[in-house]
Amino acid sequence: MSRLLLVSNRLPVTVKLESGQVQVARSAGGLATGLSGPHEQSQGLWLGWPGDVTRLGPTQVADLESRLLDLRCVPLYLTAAEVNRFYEGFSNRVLWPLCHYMLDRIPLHSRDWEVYRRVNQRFADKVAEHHQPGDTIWVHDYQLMLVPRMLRERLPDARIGFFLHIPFPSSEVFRTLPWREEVLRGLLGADLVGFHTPSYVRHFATSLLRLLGLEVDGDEVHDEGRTVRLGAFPMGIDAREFERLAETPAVLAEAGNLRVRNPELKLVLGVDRLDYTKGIPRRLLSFERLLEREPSLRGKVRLIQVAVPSRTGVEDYARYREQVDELVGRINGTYGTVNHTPIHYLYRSIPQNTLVALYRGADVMYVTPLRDGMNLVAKEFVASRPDGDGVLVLSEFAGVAGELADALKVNPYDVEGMARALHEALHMPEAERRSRMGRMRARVLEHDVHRWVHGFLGALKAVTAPEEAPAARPATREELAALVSRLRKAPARVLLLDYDGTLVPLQPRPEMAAPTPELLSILGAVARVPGTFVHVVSGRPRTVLEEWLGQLPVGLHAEHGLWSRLSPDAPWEMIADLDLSWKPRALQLMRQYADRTPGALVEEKTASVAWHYRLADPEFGVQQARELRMHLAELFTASGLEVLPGNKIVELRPRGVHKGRIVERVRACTPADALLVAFGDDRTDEDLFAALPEGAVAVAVGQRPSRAKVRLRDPAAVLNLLRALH
Ligand code: GDG
Repeated sequence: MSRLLLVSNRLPVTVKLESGQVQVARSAGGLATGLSGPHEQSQGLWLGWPGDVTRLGPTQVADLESRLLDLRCVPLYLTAAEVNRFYEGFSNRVLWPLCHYMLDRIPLHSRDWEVYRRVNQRFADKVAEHHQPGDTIWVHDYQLMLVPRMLRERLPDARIGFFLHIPFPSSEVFRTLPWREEVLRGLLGADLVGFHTPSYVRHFATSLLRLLGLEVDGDEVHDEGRTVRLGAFPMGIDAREFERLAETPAVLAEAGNLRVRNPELKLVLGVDRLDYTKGIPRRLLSFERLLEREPSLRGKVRLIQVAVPSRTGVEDYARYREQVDELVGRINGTYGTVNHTPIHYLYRSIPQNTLVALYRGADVMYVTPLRDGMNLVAKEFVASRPDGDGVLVLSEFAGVAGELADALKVNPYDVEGMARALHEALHMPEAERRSRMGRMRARVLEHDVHRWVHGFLGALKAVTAPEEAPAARPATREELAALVSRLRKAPARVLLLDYDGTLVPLQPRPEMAAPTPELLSILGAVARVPGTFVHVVSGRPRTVLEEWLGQLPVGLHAEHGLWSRLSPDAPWEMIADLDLSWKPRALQLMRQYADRTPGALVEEKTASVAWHYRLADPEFGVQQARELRMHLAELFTASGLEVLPGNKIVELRPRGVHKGRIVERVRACTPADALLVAFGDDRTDEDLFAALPEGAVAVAVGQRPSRAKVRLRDPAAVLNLLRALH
């Protein structure tokens, strides 16, 4: 098992000073529990902040570190200013409200980005310091979004996973963040980026497309020659442990005590950190509304609201607390009697046993966040009900809503609707309660935190399993020098060069990519070197190649090898007689798609038709291209045509007409002992690479994954290499 390096803002421990002695206790949170197995078994490390230990003296710190080491934890200390600006300032005042769609809670002018970046760098440096080859690194949550890329820069071959515990918002919201590109790039340093739900994955993918122009293909995105996988991994809880606790005599006794004075009392339960995303005020209002509407329920139902103090250093939280206090006071004032208090409000953390007793004893669990990445409380309630009873009322904006179809769903902004749902929950017949709970329990018990951990780590391992040695990063200076020297030393050399994206950068419109005088001069000079044969192999029509490159002493191959002109004085020849009767229908269809996709255009070639969408709205363009591809495949694949997705192009052409076809033609007219080197940047060039004989070299240009063993960053790097040959 590969050693696991876990990285999170907080270490899963609580540090206490008891009569001058440092005490370190493991925290019992879901994440810590789920990860403790792999952490221990892999002899791994957990890196993070141990909490505020500034009051400890030097010997106490040494003591702390040795205790932490026993728990395989490595501390990273934050100064008070860092806690204030990195943790509270940027993470909690900017990223937290942003990801929960609460833009008006973000300060008008945040100045904490630099500190966020710096602390992320410190985390990355610390991890790099402890990293050994073969380790698996797993970075957690929004406080550390830049760490994956910072690590990738230091450890290019490391296996890195990232998981976001909070929602990834719609790209329309995410794009308001002034540092949006850096955050996206930060995450792309990982091999696997995980989220709780498929919607968050989709939002992230849309942000990549709109803000960085990166297209997600299935669940993969390619960036800087690397493949990054995206995935939904809904987090689970230690369900068996909650189930076990819920059956212990102590918990059962505590649950029984909840109704000692009034056995008929109906209990509604809310458990949250006191956070403005959790929707507590509207929850209270809906409870008030229920009492107002249903006088018969007064004195017979109680809401127990546990609100755990959280982020008390952030002003918004203090104001929120006042709002909640005031509402509780008002409702209790209106509907309380000398014998009955409608809302029991506990502003504190409660012991685990009491928590489970509340879950076990409640009639209705009331979970109404305005947004929540997942919400583990809902799952804990379900796991704590081995009796098979209890109703879950659940916000449709919690990530967990997608998993628990049998909860009563509510819109947490709709106070009236919530009051109705609460009424329904309190009156639900037992048979229905049991059948819903049964199905929810099956899901929660099976998809627990252990399964989540293994699912994520398994996916991470699969992404990073060593492949058939394709080049992931651009060739180093030394590697390039070796290739140049091999070419020079060969008895003869044949260069097969793609044009767009290889010799010239991609342009918004095809006609804008004409060769520069510099390019013409380099190609001419290389082609005149004795024993050197240059061929340009392009998808473009022969008229364009003729016009742009016709004067050079090079071979030209147009329309992916359909047409070839082996030297300036030779005629253009077509491969074979082709049936082109399908073209009018294909053109008509592509024009229809172009009409409804502003910016898209159709290009007609001899034996193929292409639909370009580089200038279309990025998201709509991709969507239309997908639809067009399916439409074309449905109509034409039976008639011997194939649909090719290219770089912002969808092309339809006869099967078997591809760049690979030219290899034999070129070899027939060049020395048998020549060294063949082919250069290309898109999928159509893979056909060329695949057709190369043994001993030939394929060079991929740009970032797309390729079978090529050598990679160059961009067309400028290709020209540099060509320059070195003459
Ligand atoms: C973030 C995301 C995502 C609460 N009060 C007490 C107590 N708790 C425990 C619960 C539960 C945990 O705290 C709260 O977890 P949630 O998932 O409900 O919410 P966040 O704290 O906001 O967590 C969230 C989660 O990360 C995981 O990815 O689900 O969406 O916001 O485990 O039991 N535990 C004890 N006493 C309390 O008073 N012992």
